Amino acid sequence: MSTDPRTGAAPSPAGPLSRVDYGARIPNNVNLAGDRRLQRALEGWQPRFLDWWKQLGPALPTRDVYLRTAVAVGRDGWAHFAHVPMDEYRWGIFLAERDPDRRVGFGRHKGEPAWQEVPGEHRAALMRLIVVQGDTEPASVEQQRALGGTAPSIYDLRNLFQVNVEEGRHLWAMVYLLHAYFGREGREEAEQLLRRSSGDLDAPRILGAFNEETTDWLQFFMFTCFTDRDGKYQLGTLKESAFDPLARTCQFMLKEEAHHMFVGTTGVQRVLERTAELMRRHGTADVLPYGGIPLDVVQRYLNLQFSVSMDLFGSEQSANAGTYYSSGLKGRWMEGRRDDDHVLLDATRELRFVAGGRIASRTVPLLGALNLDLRDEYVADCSHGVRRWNQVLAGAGLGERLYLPHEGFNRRVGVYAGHHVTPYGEVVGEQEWRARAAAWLPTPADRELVASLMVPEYEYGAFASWIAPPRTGINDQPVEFDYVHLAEEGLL
Ligand code: BYC
Ligand code: FE
Ligand code: FE
Repeated sequence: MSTDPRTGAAPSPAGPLSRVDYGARIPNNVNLAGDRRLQRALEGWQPRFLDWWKQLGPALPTRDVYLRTAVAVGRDGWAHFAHVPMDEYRWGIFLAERDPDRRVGFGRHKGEPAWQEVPGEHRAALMRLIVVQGDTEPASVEQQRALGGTAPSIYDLRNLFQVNVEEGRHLWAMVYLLHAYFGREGREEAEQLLRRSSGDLDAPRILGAFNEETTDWLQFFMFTCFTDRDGKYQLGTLKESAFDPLARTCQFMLKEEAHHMFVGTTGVQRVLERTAELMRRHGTADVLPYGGIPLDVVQRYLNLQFSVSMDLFGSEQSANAGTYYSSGLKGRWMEGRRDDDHVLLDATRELRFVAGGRIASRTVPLLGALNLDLRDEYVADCSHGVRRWNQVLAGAGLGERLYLPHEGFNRRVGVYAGHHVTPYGEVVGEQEWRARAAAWLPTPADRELVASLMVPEYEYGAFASWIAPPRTGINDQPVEFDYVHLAEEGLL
């Protein structure tokens, strides 16, 4: 732990106490020391993780970074901030406190005690869910690997690295479950999680969005806003799982996740503040000559990231999702607050789809449409975010607004796949779609334009031309704090 006098001591955690054992090689609150075999297996995986981090983690050489590390899982004071060399970050295994009386909240096992072990009949499905979740975590680190080279400020650089180390920890969270509960097969899957890599032709990451390139910081902010938000919603459903160790690990991951979305939402917001200011000052939407990102480019980036993230929910109608629910593996968002029988055998809902060149709707069993149920919650959350962004434009006296594209726009998975739907929800022919797509999705010219603005700004407290500074720093530190010490500092 840091002895840097500026960062102070770790806060005293309040609430139920389950201290993290930092004396161990792998910090944990699962009493790893009490299970030598498991401990040895994970200690065998650790050097491979570190190799992966060195090869495919952040590329920019740094000395240390002002990072938060979990020190406890209680409600308050769970994190400690200090300058640490990134490859010495204490990645560890932290599960939320166990509730000994917890019961299954939904599906056909509803009311039974939560499972502390994996039931044989659900083993394959559960492992699949854990592998898919685990696969996204290192994928995002790989996608963001090069961004440090063009950071708009030291403050933003630190946020990128914070997100990266925590996604690395989320990988640890899933690997722990694989090692602890799935035997040899689980250990093999844990190896594969380090073998696949984002965009690899032979061994790509499992889900589509995690093989796309994160080309620049505007895309990074859109990614943390829209794709990490899928993470929030998926973790929210796994947090309900009857398999208690999965539920508890997801519960703690959600705590970390909040910051990732903060990075995205405030990142885009600061881009808009800057763009709006330049639009007003110069009386034009073409703010590029003044170092800003034009609003229509921001909208096209938004359209892309939102649509690929919508695909992450899977098909609207999914037998898998129904089985996961009935078996107790994956619940709904806020399951405990839903006012129904939590079994859903008779429930129905509306499903929109494309028929005869128009968007139509029909009634379907809810149990088969749970991916859509979750996606609707996600979309509502996203529209709330867009409304907040629009307040920046309104506050600057501008009439322009951002919007979420129609749910059918640019989709590769589900009922809209194979159809051509505009951002405004019109179904059009393929030719027309192609002719107009340049107005809706980032073009090579957009990417070049954005790339031309991506010059690194490594001076403490300074910000690149295209983004406004944040109002406050991290953990009550000033905005101009030395959040990151670059490797080459002092050598120049
Ligand atoms: N790309 O019945 P269907 C995060 C596959 S993000 C490629 O429609 P299902 C994070 C599907 O696997 C959260 N393939 O879907 C964010 C299935 O294949 P199999 C990640 C896709 O099973 C930022 C087949 O198509 N967590 O944490 O109901 C940074 C038919 O599928 C895609 C989770 O996703 C796609 N987009 O649902 C860092 C939670 N969509 O099995 C981290 C765990 C579907 O027939 N995963 N397929 O070979 C799940 O709950 C489900 O697997 C899914 C798919 C919701 C993803
Ligand atoms: Fe994550
Ligand atoms: Fe995240």
